[in-house]
Amino acid sequence: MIAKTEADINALKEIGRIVASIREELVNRTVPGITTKELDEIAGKMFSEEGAVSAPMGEYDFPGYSCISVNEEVAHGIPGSRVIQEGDLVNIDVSGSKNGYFADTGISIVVGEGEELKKKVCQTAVEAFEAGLKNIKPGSKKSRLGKAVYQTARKNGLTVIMNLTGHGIGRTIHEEPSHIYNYNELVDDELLKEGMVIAFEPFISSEEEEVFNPEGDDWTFVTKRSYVAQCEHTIIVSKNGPIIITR
Ligand code: M2C
Ligand code: CO
Ligand code: CO
Repeated sequence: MIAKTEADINALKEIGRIVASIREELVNRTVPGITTKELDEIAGKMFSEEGAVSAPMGEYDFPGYSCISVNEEVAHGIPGSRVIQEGDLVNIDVSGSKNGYFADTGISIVVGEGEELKKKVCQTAVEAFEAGLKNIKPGSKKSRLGKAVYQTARKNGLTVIMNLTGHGIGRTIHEEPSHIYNYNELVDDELLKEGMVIAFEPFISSEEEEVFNPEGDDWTFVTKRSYVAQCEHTIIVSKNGPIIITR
């Protein structure tokens, strides 16, 4: 969407605050011994207390309030009986709506003491987000975000996931512009506009550059042998600097 009024911006900030607070609570509760289903129940309770609705559930009938992806799972992990272990690489992605406005946020973390490479992919996802953020202004080429993400990954000896992207957001969870790539997509000549609302979500990988659906699971994206981390925030493009509504 293009946010045009004070009312648009305030409503976006409200759902941004809600999904950010759920993300933070789930991150803090991600400790060895808890199941991903127990984490998701916390998300469900918080959505309901805030009068908000989970976007995956409300828009796509996803079997969970939040997407919780562990180790080989990259995104759209379905909450269930999986027990979190010390050293797990976990992605918590929370998106939702209130009063017809949507926001989306996610972060990858390593539980307790974990492998250095897992920590590096997480730190690089945050660094890639910050590098892309510098290019978020009206009139800037959308592809410059991907260029910054890819350069950050390569500088750290890592790569990106080519077939997952960021997206426009606002009046639904995924809307125009449909794709914000994790690399410099040469055919993408779209420019960012004043008021445009985007979910920018770099995916950094230790090795493979594509995710796939394992057999029998229409939802979850995995890799075979890579560590992958994401950092996602919803941002309003503004001439006075990007407004990050999910910090
Ligand atoms: O937009 C995402 O960040 C998720 C969508 C949840 S709806 C099931 N919040 C995302 C991540 C990875 C791939 C696609 N979309
Ligand atoms: Co998300
Ligand atoms: Co998203």
